[in-house]
Amino acid sequence: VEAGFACPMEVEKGLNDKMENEEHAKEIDYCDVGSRTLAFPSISTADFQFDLDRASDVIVDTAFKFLQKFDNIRLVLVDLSEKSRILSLVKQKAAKKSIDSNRFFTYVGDITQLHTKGGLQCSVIANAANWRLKPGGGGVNAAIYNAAGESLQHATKKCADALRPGTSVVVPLPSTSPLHQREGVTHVIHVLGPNMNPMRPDYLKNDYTRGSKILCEAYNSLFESFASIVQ
Ligand code: AR6
Repeated sequence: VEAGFACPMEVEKGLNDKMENEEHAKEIDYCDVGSRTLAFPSISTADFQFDLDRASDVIVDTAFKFLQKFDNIRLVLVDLSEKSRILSLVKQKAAKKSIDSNRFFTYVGDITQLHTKGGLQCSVIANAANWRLKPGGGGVNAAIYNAAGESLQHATKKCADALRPGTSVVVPLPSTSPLHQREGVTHVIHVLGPNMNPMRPDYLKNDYTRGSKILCEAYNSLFESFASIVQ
């Protein structure tokens, strides 16, 4: 538990109502819930132009299986807008599968400001990266590198210099990083998803048989990476 992120019972604005919070409190030990929470963006569905309906199937299926394997962890899918279609698709499909909404929920906000703006404690966040693991570009990659400062680049270089689609790499975030200090983020997991944008590398030309398989591998790799940090 980080200094300033001590126990417990923070009010989590991301959760819908008080009842949910109370039920949740019974199940999960609040003292280090932040360190067992992964916040992640929807991989490949903006700049990489992956179909949202297919992506939502993959997210719900892989999350469901992962949550069955490991208890005592939380997954939070984050997107910027109230109107996010991927969030509403995932919400609907997760409810159909009766996934425990305390262990898997969606959250509207900036993934780099979960604690300060939303009161959410998430020590581990995922990034929808590019294959070179470079800062910039746009979307969530630019947001995370900007918020984390230069130390994320250095830390990333120590771990890997490239990613294949469908894989991920865990980067411990130095305690000097503003994202660590302000938001309590201890690890960034870079994930490279499948690309359906003709202007980007490894373009899959609308091949959704391969695309869905790679997206599935990407989430499995992300969740396993997260589990390796928590265990
Ligand atoms: N907080 C939360 N979610 C966000 C944020 C944010 N600050 N910014 C964007 N999203 P994208 P991709 C959501 O395009 O499709 C990059 O340039 C966004 O609404 O970031 O995997 C990389 O360098 C969407 O739901 O990632 C790669 O080259 C999700 O994050 C390429 O884009 C992912 O959108 C990767 O493309």
